[in-house]
Amino acid sequence: MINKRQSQALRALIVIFVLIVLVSCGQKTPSDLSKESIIPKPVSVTTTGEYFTLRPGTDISVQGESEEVLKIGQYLADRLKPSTGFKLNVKATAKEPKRGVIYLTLSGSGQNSGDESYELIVTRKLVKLSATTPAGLFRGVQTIAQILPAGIELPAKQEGPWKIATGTINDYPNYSYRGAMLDVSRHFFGVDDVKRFTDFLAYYKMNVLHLHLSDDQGWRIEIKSWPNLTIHGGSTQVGGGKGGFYTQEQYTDIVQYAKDHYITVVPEIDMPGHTNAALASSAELNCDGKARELYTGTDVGFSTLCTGNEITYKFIDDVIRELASLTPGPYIHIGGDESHVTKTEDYIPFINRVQEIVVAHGKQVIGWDEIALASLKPNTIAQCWANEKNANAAVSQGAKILMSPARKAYLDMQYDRSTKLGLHWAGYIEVDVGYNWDPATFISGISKDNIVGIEAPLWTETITNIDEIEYMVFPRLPGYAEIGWTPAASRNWEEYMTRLGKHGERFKAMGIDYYQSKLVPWSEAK
Ligand code: TNX
Repeated sequence: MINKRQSQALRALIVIFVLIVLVSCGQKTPSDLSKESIIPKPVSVTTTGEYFTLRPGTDISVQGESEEVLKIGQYLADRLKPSTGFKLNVKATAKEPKRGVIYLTLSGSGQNSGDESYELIVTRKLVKLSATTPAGLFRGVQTIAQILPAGIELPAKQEGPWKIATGTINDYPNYSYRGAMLDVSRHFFGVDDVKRFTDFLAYYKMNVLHLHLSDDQGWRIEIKSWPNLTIHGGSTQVGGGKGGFYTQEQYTDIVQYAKDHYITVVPEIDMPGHTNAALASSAELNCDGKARELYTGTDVGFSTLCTGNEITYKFIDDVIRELASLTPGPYIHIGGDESHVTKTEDYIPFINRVQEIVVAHGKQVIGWDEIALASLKPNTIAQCWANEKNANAAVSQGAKILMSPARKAYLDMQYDRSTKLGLHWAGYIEVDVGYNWDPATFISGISKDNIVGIEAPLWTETITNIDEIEYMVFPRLPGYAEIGWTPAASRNWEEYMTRLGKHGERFKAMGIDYYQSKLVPWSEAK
């Protein structure tokens, strides 16, 4: 028999026990890794039904002394510090720690499927991320962020707890080129905006940032041998605002920032059309020797370099030489689109010669699909935006295709009739339309083997600031990232839409001003 005091104590114990159970249930302990909303969807996820907890004393351990891997460890720590408030010391270690840390190692990933593959093994004791390259580790770090609660993305300290469901993720990309383009010519965006745009790409494991650096309305990259390009040609933008440009130092800063996120910058100088800003800066680039007026409207197809003048090629050689020396990535984009006032018999030799120049400066050419009219060099890539015939002509010359079909992948297309920003010449692109297509079956005659990947361009005739960029980019960008990363057979809209809905909380936490499409079941709890 128990006495009265004992029975009171027992009752108190039961109450405490029930309270503990209630509280921990209220924290929604994650226990199924395969139910986490990871975008892009990983190749394989298995769950073991427990969880790892990030605590104030959790360290980030990095195998070996590699500066580069230590830097990735530090990047992860910096990502997790503000919201957890934890120290997250980054330490090099000779052998695999037993417990209580996030461990990054280059000892190879489970399936070893290329440069960006990684394997993430979460047990109650350890989070172990392995890859064969630093890029793979960096992609895996994004997965770690996405399987932590959405509050991890908030800029200030939160309560926690910070639990991660246990299991194994094996992951690698379907396409090697996964990018987005930002048009900084129609409206100019400063270095900080470009960095934020780069963060968005990194979060969804994209690896290319294409900068559209010149167009009729503005020249945005300093070229020391032709200073008037930016002094005059960069002085305005659509609507007549003050424009701007990147000094070579600022451009280098952007390139380095992208590199630190395992993202390659592809700089574009659009020619022979879309060149009014250059034609306004230098009289000698015009066939009639007269400088054009600066242009702040939104028409296309009215300008052309003088393809028969030698000075034009001296100019291009100077520009490409300077740009190539600032650009560590393998590509220079030469535009080539919508040259409506360049005669075809002038356009073809022009593109041929410009390819020579780019190759002479050690780079590989990318151009919009019209360049397929010319003789493409080995390794030239045609970016398919409009014309399927051009894409097929490129493939029949042995070129690879970058897929950016305007009616599916243009971030400047409006979501629907009520969208205030953007254009709709290629149609409306609701979130499902943007997601529901397969690059490998989109154009008849072109299959996966012919395709390097996918890119989503944001043209900015109507886009004037970072909030507007965010509104057009989100929530479509994660979908393009998934098309590039996840095999088509593992993708379907119904399932994707729920995962995307969960990212609403993350967009909010990151301060992203996004379009709340009615098609998506947004969850913005907390
Ligand atoms: C077509 S796409 C263009 C751009 C415009 C865009 C607007 C391409 C290669 N050329 O010059 O900005 O449409 O959506």
